[in-house]
Amino acid sequence: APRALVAEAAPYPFSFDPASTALVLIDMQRDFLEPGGFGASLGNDVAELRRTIAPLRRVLAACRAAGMTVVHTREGHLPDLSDCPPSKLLRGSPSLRIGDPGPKGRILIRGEEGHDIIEELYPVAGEPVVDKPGKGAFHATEFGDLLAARGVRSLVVTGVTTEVCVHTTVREANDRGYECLVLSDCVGSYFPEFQRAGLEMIRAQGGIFGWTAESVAFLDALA
Ligand code: C5J
Repeated sequence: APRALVAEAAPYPFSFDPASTALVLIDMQRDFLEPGGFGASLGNDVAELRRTIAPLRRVLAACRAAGMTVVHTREGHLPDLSDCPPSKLLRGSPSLRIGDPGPKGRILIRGEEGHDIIEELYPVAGEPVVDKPGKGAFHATEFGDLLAARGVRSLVVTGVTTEVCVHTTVREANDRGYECLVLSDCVGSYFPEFQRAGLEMIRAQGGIFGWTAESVAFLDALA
């Protein structure tokens, strides 16, 4: 029988069954989180993202212990960049472009060191890793099929960055009928004002995209 757990959340409590809920870790990659990576090369302070690591480790351990589906994503491209639209490749004038050699290998290219997930949150055997060319986890990936095959209806969303890949994924998920709980201390932005507004946008208007909660509230519900 479905097990209804309830987490204190905004704008109102979030009900979920761990059997039909997936923990999603979005793009916790070296290129975004480590000094000297792509994010840092764009002038960003990686400390704004690194504060998510400790709470996310606790959430990941609890979800694994509860037997929940855990899915990791990585943003990146094929070595020949055939899956990277020119609009993404050429936008702005970054000091390092996607595919350029960086301190951790070619920037955002699959198979390179910088593209991989940080050691602290590394996937274990059996946890799917979805490689995505876009910001959203559903676009041009197997993510939707994988969730459907596991009977997942609700997503606990974590990762980086709040206003880019987390938001895009939550918006895509909403249009596909998923309930989304975003853990506010497990998502991060290089921009504090985007972090605050990004979280408010999710829970505004009666939870237009879903719910937000501190990770301790989710962990209390799961315990
Ligand atoms: C960005 C991401 N911000 N994972 N990627 O370019 O949010």
